[in-house]
Amino acid sequence: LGRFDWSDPLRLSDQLTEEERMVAEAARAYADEKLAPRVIDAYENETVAPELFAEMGEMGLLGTTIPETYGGIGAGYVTYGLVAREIERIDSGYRSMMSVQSSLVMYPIYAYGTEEQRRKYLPGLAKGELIGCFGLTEPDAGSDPGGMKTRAQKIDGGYRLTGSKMWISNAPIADVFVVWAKSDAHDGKIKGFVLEKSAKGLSAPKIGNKLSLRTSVTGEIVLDGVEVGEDALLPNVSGLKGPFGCLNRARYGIAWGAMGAAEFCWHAARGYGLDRSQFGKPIAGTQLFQKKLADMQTEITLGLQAALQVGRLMDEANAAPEMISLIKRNNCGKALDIARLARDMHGGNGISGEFQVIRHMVNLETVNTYEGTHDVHALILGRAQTGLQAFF
Ligand code: TGC
Ligand code: FAD
Repeated sequence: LGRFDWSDPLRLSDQLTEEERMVAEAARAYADEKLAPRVIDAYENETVAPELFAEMGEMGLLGTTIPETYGGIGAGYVTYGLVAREIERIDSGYRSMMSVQSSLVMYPIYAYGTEEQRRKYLPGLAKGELIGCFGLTEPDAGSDPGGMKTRAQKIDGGYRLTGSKMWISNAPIADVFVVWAKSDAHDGKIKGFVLEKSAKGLSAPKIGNKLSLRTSVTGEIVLDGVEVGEDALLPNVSGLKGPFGCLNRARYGIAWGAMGAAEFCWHAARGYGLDRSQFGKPIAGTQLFQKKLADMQTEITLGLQAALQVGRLMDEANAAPEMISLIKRNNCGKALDIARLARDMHGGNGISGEFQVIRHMVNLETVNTYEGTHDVHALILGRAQTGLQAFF
């Protein structure tokens, strides 16, 4: 008979390569030693912590899939997912900082940029000396980014960008802004531009009063006639498939990350149930409590296994975007359910910052919404199986 490890029922760890396990262990050690001690205070005070980028960069956790020539570690997508899981086990906001930098800033510069752009930005972004952000969403264009109003107008030697972006992770502390705009020189098609914070007319005010994802700073990007040279254009992609190529990678990482947050909540609920007695026995010894633990264990195990399969296909360049919608939607929705259950299983203590499950629960509300809401991914999957689009 095989052994059974309650915390890894289908032996995910046995399915990893030695190298994948080593990077995951290093990410976990970093997260436990450096992120866990800060998170409660950072969440409470909405602390902006740009220094985390340099720390993560030193650990090789930024742009893990980018080749070493440009400062990455040239690892695969399974490794990237494992890193997201370990960081989000501590806090979704910290994972956001990492995944925006890796998938939404470094990836498009690497995949769509010129050799000069790669050499100019990627090494600094990999080290965390530069901080990046990704501007797609606008005040009137969220789920429907094709409705964006930001325009790039052709001028002598470059472009003038006008418009505004909303809900942009890292924007207030960013040095490098990957911004998507409709370009009149390209038949109104969406093009990507790499802007620098010093650009005249660019500002990135912080969005205040955020009650979720408080360890990650979020801002607007205001483009008031920002003039840039031809060298700011990402030349090698046009249309929505540009930003979506980046989102595929970030959404995939979120599917792993959300399971990390869910694992934290599951383990916390189990530990609490073993310590806490009511009616003369540990609450973990009651049938209802055990059913909830079994549901958590099952959903997390299946969610991680699905993320691993998609990661393996990504590493073979054989994954379809619909697969990523399926795991992003499922894992975020299930993680949110698990965090809510864990909150309930802690009773009154579940609302206390001391036990931390409510922080994960509130964070996961954002994670379920950004990078395509739970319902938008349902529509992507519905379209793929019926051939009928139901967006409008
Ligand atoms: P649709 O007609 O479906 O597609 C237009 C063009 O885009 C291509 N495409 C994709 N390409 C690659 N990967 C994908 N996943 C793709 N999805 C679409 C498609 O092939 C087509 O190309 P072409 O060449 O034929 O023109 O476009 P639509 O306008 O009907 O789109 C609908 C929908 C719902 C699929 C899409 O707009 C959507 O996914 N909306 C959600 C928006 C979203 O995810 N926003 C994320 C903003 S960034 C963010 O949240 C970062 S948070 C990060 C953090 O802090 O961690
Ligand atoms: P809407 O699109 O207005 O959706 C509102 C509701 O309507 C949702 O329930 C949605 O599911 C539903 N809905 C919309 N369309 C349909 C439809 N056709 N059928 C049925 N229901 C529908 N964006 C970036 O570009 N870069 C970032 O770095 C970034 N970071 C973020 C960080 C945070 C903390 C947050 C909260 C958001 C971030 N976003 C970012 C934006 C995020 O991607 C959007 O919030 C998300 O895509 C949803 O868009 P919206 O907020 O405009 O909601």
